[in-house]
Amino acid sequence: MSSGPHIEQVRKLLTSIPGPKSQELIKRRAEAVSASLGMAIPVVVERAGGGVIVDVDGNSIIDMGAGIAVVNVGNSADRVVKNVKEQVEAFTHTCFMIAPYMGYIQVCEALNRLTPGDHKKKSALFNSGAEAVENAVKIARNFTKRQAVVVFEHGYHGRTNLTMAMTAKNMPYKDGFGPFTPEVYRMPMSYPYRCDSCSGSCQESVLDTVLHKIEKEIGAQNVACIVIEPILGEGGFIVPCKGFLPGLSKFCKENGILFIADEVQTGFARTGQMFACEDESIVPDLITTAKGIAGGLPLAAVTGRADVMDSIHASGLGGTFGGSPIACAAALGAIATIEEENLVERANELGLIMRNSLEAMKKKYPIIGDVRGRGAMQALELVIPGSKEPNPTALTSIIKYCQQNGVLILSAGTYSNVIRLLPPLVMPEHLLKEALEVLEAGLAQA
Ligand code: PLZ
Repeated sequence: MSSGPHIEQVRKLLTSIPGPKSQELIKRRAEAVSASLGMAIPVVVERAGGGVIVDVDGNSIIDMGAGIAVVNVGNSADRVVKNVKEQVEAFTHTCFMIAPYMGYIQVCEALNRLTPGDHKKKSALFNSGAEAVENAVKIARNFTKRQAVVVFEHGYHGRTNLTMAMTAKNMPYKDGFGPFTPEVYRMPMSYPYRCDSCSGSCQESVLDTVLHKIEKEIGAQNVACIVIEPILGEGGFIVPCKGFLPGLSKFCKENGILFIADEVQTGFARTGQMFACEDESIVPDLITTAKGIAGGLPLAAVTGRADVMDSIHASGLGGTFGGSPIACAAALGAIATIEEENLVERANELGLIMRNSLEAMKKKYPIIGDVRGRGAMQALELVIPGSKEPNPTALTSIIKYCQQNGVLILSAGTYSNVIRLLPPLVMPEHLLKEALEVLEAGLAQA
């Protein structure tokens, strides 16, 4: 049985959003919590599971965000809960660098098995996506004895100092937080909807520009790694042209550069494959994962070529909490859920429902400029009708409409004009269809 069996899978509003209890608690939030933290929906959560979030006022809201692609297996999925309970009772922490335990080893074995490529792989575990990306770059620099890191327009890699430098968007992620670490170079991204030179194949356009810029502006021999999300997440679910990723990967191989796939958002069945890289048979040298890895517990990993992962000196990587036994137990539960319930296939089924519905909406509503994504990672880019000018005002109004009608939908995009759909992969179809109906009504009123 999958997650949330004890929570009724319905959209149900008992109060307006936010209800009175949420309003009270959000006042307390404002008193106690730094004003810097965002809040997508102003309700306080009591329980969640399957495809819904239930708030303190008893409202049952359809969850189209999965905590930003984290609870792919649903909230409090059975296997996750069971493993975590057993682990908490056995022991909570020893620090893997002090005294190792089996859960950590098993998670590494699973990652080595599940990530693309048949070569010998090894893994190391961390706490967050940003920490995984930082470590991947550390490993690449140490292994190659080179410094330059190549990243892309619209990319997102985290909020630590190095990963802020790698993240493209200034507001809200970087503004006023500099100086940023040097030797990070940003390249144009294949963005089919907004790419004039692109006729559906990047061989002679963006890819060539990127390779030319790397050669002329950095020097390929100075580049330690190219870091890219196979489908951009925060940047607005941009799916690069076919050929773009293979072209980069080939260039990396020819020039001794490590290809690092940041699959923090795309990983663990989200895109209808275990990892998005599989789509064009990319085999990254290193792959970073987090989010969907552990059913909601904080865990992240770097997985890749054993020769690269083993090239670092003893004790060169680590951290107090990285690969916590509780998070590892959760990960083993989440991975078992994905495999045993065939959530890869499920992501394709949900994806097809979303895609068909979004394509139909695009025919009706000229504010939809583009429909894109893969598997259960689908998006709408909103524009001013008759142009490609971003329409963030429509986005705000649609998201608000959906919230007021019991559907939580997330935004994305450099221009804050992308609606992204990331349902838990265990969401019942009737709920997904209902969420899409509410979204359509939101589009109609915008
Ligand atoms: N790489 C591809 O998507 C996190 C950010 C939410 P952490 N994306 C959600 C926010 O506003 O902070 C992300 C990602 C990709 C790295 C990260 C960073 O992962 O676990 O948030 O550190």
